[in-house]
Amino acid sequence: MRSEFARRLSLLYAEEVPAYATLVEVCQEINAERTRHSATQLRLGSLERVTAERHGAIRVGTAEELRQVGRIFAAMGMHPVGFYDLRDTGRTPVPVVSTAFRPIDPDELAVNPFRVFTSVLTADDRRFFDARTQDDLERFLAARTLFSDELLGLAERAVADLGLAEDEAQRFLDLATGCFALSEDPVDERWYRRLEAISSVAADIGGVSSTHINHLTPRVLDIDELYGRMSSRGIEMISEIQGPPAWSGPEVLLRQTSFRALAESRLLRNADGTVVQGSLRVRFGEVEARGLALTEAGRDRLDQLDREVATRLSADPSLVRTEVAAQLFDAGLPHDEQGFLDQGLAWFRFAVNPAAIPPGPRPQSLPELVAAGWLVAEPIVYEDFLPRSAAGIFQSNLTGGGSSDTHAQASPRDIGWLREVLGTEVANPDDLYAAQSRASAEAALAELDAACA
Ligand code: OOG
Ligand code: NI
Repeated sequence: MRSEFARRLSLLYAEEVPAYATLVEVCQEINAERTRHSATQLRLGSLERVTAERHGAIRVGTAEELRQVGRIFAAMGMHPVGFYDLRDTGRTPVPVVSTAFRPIDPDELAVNPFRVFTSVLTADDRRFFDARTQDDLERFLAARTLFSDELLGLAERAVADLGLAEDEAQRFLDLATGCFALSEDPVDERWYRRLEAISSVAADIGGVSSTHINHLTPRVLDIDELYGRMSSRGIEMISEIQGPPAWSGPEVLLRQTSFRALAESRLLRNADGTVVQGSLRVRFGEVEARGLALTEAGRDRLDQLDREVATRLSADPSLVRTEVAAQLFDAGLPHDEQGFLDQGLAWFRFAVNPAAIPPGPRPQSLPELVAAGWLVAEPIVYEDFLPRSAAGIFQSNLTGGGSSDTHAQASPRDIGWLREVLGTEVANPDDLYAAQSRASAEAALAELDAACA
């Protein structure tokens, strides 16, 4: 159901946003070339996985809408992972907090890793909304229904029975996909513009009576190459790739770039009630490259390198960011997977070397067991998001600066709030990577013990 949902959303989005179809085409071209030339690219996922791989982004208005969409995702084996607060990350604050719904189990990830970055509006946050606007927002949102009872009923059954019969699954998928199509209902222009003056994200969420997929992002094995090829096809990308720079070692964490929101024609209702053809600019195209999942030590090292890049650039503004970053990363990080393993900077899964167990004494540590050929280590791919990049992605598509009062009262939101709203545990990404790594190491060591006994 998850694979089919991702496939259907992809068809829908390609129809709504033709530039997305071009993006997917270029990604597939590059992925096929890269895997033909070097098998090492596929250490972070099979070609089938990478070709079908997408993340989506959606935005909902209330805790109740978030809870409901959480049940729909649960029906497809997608669980909340991570808590992202985008209200004060980045240059322009955005009145949302977010989580990602995704598969957790390694086998499920291998089948289809579809994940959806899901944001919920913080209508009670005084930094953005005064009491009257909060009231109006809450009334507007309470009056709309995003997810029908039929869809929610099927979701509950799928969760309880671990799936649905074929005809019900088809119905579930039709209804679920339909919820994310861009609506043709007229948008109340005065209401929309009032929210847009505060935040265009608030308008996109609370200014319309339905929701829609905001973007759908394919994965590419060489994002630097993609950046150039899209530009030569006449699609203008935002000025930078978000996340770690291009450097000579393995891809780490997540690098993303996007092309600007496209103006899409929408029906607008004027103050006097007449409906006119207008246009709104809220959706965009995004692409990403995924690399090694880093440990806390690995992420600390990257943060430290980022700070050094910033220091150098502010000391000499004539320097080129990408060049400075590449130099510092080359000097400050190991250049191969074994180096990341030795220094405890990335997560790996372990297995007994299928070739042969080497002669001689057996080393103690996991890195030594790998270096000496007793075990093999497979890197774990980063399956999550980066708050700073997410803020950058939101930002690159905001129509205006918006307005917020940084001294006013924030509304309390944290992972505990999220857990309560969803009625389920919200996983911490690091715990998931650590558990996967530990389980594989324990199994591999037990197998070695048995083989050597
Ligand atoms: C979500 C922005 C974050 C990403 O890939 O980091 C995101 C949104 O625009 O709703 O999708
Ligand atoms: Ni995204």
